[in-house]
Amino acid sequence: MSHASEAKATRTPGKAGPAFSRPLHVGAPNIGSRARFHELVDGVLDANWLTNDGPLVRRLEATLAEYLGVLECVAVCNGTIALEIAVRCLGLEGEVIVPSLTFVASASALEWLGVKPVFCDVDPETYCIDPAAVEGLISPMTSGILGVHLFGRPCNVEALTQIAAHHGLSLFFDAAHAFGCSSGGRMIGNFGACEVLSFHATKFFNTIEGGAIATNDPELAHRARLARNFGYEDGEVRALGINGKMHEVSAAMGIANFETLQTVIDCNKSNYDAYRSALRDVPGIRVIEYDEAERNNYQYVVVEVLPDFGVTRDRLLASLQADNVLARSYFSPGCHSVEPFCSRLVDEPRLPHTADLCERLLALPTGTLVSADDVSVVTALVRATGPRGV
Ligand code: T4K
Repeated sequence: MSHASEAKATRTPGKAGPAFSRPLHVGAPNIGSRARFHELVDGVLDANWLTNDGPLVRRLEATLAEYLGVLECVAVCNGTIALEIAVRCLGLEGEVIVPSLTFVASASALEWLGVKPVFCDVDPETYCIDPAAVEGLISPMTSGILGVHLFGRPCNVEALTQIAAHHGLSLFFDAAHAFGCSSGGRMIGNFGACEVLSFHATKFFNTIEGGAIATNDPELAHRARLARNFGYEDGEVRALGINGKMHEVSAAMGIANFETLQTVIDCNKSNYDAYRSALRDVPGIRVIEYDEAERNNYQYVVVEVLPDFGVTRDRLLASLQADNVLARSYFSPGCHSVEPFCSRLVDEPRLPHTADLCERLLALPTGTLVSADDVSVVTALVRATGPRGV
């Protein structure tokens, strides 16, 4: 496992030149043992089985299903295709209620399949879909609710489950950020009809590109397996499918990275703690809180830049970027404000919390390539950017 930043601090804040000589990214990949990855890839080449339900994909699926405590984990080529397969296999149509405060893939996966995303506001504390607001958006066209466990913090699963059951709607989750997290002591992966994971390079656990559908419904898993391979089963096309297969090199990366998963979580946790303690007393900077009674992956260190800080989020972002700290304004603008959704809005939806958070949220770099020293420099830069230079 590669540790610590190659992007060393080259100056103290306030002096000329960027603070980091190389960019410090949000989402720089965590890469486990290269030797183990190479060994697994050699095995793939020796076996001459490169894709299509290969032995490493099956091994990864079994490993992940055991870790999540779910009956089935269907590995696919990325999280977006996993969402699309889930939407299709759940038979969703008409409208699906989804938060606007999310990565655009949550909404575009619906739209791609001709299902209209109906944008919902979020709870300002959890940043996740607000169950009360969901109730107000249910129409005769609604077929489902797609909750997003934003930044790995779980949605109010209980309330959403009750609403979905009461109205006879499908409930499923975009858990792209929440691999390794729990809600009420139960691993994310177990809620709703299914939960969709992303293992993209920028996620704390990656298969280079990849994703999965976790479910406790064997029938749904069966449909998803058919769907990812053109609908083929036993040499016959039995359903409508696409090509959503994960290949063996991705699975090799996943197996190698899974072996060092806890090291990555520990590193994320220690960076998160360092950010929190260094920014605790900065007026107008509020660091995201995780429920320590649950399991968290700590892959996102997100701060809210509030009016008290005296400098806007965008000015802070620009200032950090000038120092090679490539913080990100995740997830701004909200999905309802981007194409194709914005052009066809008749009325601007009322999403006050989403609007506020889109102006305030800033994701800071973390992961195994970010060292404790790097965090000290980044937090010193944040403090120095405030008008009082606290
Ligand atoms: N649902 C949610 C809630 C999601 O957040 C996502 C994806 C999905 C669904 C869909 O899952 P996937 O289909 O992606 O599996 C990224 C990712 O592409 C995307 O996976 C992720 N969420 C989203 C939050 O972020 P960008 O445009 O910010 O990523 P990219 O590729 O520009 O990388 C960000 C930074 O990371 C770069 O500036 C440099 C660094 N980087 C990136 C890569 C790929 C590296 O250092 N090395 C690398 O290999 O979208």
